[in-house]
Parts: sequence; structure tokens; C-alpha cells
Amino acid sequence: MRVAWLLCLCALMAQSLPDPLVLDSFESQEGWDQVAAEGCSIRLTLDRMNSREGQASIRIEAQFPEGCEEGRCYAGMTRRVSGFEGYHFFRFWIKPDAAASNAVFAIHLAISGGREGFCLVPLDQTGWHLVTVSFTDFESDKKETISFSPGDIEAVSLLLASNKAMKTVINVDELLVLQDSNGNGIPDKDETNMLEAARNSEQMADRYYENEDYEKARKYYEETRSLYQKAGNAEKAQEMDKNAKQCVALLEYEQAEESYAQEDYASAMEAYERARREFVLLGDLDMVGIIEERLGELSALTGKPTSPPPARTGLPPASERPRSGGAGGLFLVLLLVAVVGGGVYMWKFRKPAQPEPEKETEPALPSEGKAEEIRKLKARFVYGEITRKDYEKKLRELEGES
Ligand SMILES: [Ca+2]
Ligand SMILES: [Ca+2]
Repeated sequence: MRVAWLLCLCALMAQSLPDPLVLDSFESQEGWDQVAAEGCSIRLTLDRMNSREGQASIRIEAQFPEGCEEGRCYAGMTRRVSGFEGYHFFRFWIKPDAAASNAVFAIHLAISGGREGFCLVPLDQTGWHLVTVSFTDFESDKKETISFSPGDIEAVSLLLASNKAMKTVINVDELLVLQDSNGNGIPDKDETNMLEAARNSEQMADRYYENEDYEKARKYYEETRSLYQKAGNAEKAQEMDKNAKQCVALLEYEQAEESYAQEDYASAMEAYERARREFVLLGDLDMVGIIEERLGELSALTGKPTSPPPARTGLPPASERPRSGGAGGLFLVLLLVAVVGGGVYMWKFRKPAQPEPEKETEPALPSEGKAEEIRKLKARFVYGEITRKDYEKKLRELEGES
């Protein structure tokens, strides 16, 4: 990725062409010649009442006669150009007076060697709208794909064409020629803007994250991810994806903590297990460790075993695995969780291995007297009379006696 950016930068420096190249901002009418097929009429005016950029736009009014359905009817304006080598797109604003199904806006290129190319833009929207046309969108008059070097473009014409007797009027403003130096189909200008938007969005996300508003942070990280994707920065997109997932995990964890505080232990355990699953996927062993402790406490409180860590219940679906780190990294994380978490799990429940410790018919259960002692011990721990460490130590001693 970095190599690609470096190449892109080098290419830009080597070319040092203006991007965008302003072919015409239509602040004057100069440089264009009128062009019209036989029987068609054309009127060009500078429109100071309607502009999208600057103070004016060009207004093209074409009148098409009867008999257009039998031949080509077009009218517009044309100018000679050169130096398009290194460019890849046209971009301009258009504003048709009315949506028209029988007329189109057409860009026509005269290419060296007597070749020509057309690109048609339907007039199906009114109001100013931005149109971007790639040089690869141009076709021959027989609708065949054409291949040419942008440096071979000799003239550009902006035309209105129709197959019906009618008057068509359109305003055009800010005709640009744009580059795509990394060849990903997105103009460099847009990538710069998108990167800027992505950086702003990332800052917002970070701020929410720091304020522990994980819901909003998640939303912004997801938005930022798609902006980086559009800008072609896969590395940052992946990082944002991970951040968004981190927020999801933290939201689950928060919910678990809240349920725990409200003594809704069943909900707390479920939420901790969901959070644990997310943190395992993220490879955050610190959080997995903290959650294992909480689950241990809850098990002691409720007498119910927690489900083992994900590594013991099987791998999560492939689509939810983190894309970074590779399978080896994930395997290591799962292995560690299996060893650490599994160890904790085995130790905690090696005695009451059955899911329902209340059932007193199980042969492995402690005697009634011992069960009563364990219950008392748990109560002392829950009411804070003894530390967790002491509780575990005494529990081990009691279990060791059986
Ligand atoms: Ca203008
Ligand atoms: Ca690009």
C-alpha cells in the first residue's frame, strides 16, 4: 500500500500537471466555436443569472427541426485542445431547463488520425448536477469501444442531440479535466477530498471513543472505514474496522458490568460471554482475562458454570474473524485463551463439574456438611468479608478435603 502511495506521489511529481486542469470556468464565452448540423440552430450566451462556480455559466440553446428521427440532429460548441496526456476524466456541471427523453447532452472528441469518440449524458434531471465522464467511457458512433491516448485528443465539443423536433436548453459550468494517477477509477481530487473527510471522521470517532461513548464511536469508525475504502486506503480501512469491532466489544462489556451492578447475574453472564467472544476475535487478551475473572465471580455467586471460552466451543464463523494478523495470529490467541481460560475453567469447576450443583444425587458432590460450608464461604466472599484470594484459597482447601 505504502509503495502504491509512493509511486503515486512520484508520478504526480514527475508530471507536475495541474489537477484539476480547468478547461473552462465559463466566465466568458471566448474560445468556443458554434457548431450545428444542417437545419439545426444554436445560440450560445453567457448566463450571469445562473452559475454553479464563479459568476457565470454558458447557456446552450438548440433548436431541432422536423425530420430529426431520420438523421443526426445536433448543435453545440467546439474548441481545439491539446496536452491531455496524463488526464483521465472530464467533469462539469449541467443544468437542463427541462428533463427530456428525446434529447441528450453529448461530449464529442476529435482524436488524431481522423478518429472520434462520443459520450452521451441523458437529460433526465433538472437543477445543477455534477457529471464525471471517464475517457474510457467514450465510444465510436457505432457504439463500439474505442482506445486512444488522451494526448491524441485534438478537439472537444459539447453538444445537444435529439431525434425529435424540439428546443433544448442547457447551462454548463466549470469544465475540468482530472487525473487518476493510481489508476483505481477514482479521480485524485476525490481521493484527496475523501481522505480529508476520512481523517475528520476518524478524529470524531477517536473523540467519542476517548469519552467512552462507544455507540457513537462505532458509528463514526464504520463511516470512516467506508471513506478510507473509497479513497483506496485498505490499511486504514482495516484499522477502522477493528476499532468499530472494539467498540462493539466494549458496549457488550459495559452492558455486562451494568447488569452485574444491578445484580441481574444471568444477563451479566450472557453479556460477558458475548463480550469475551468479541475480545477473543480482536485478540485483546487483557480484556479476555478481566472477563474471565468476572465470569468466575459470577459463577461463584450463582453456582452456575460459565460456558468455556470460544476456543473450546469451536471457532467463530469465518466472516467474523479479524482480517488482520492472519490465521496464525488468531490461532495463537485462541490457543492462549484455551490454555489460560481453559485452565481457569477447569480449576474452578473441576469439582462441581455438573451444570446443576443443586442436584444432590450426583456422586461427585461434596457431602451436605461440606456443601453448606462452601455456601457460607461464598456468602462471606459476596458480602465482602473475605478477599477473593482468601475465598479461592479456602475453597481449594475445602475441595481438597473431599
Ligand atoms: Ca463559471
Ligand atoms: Ca485514483
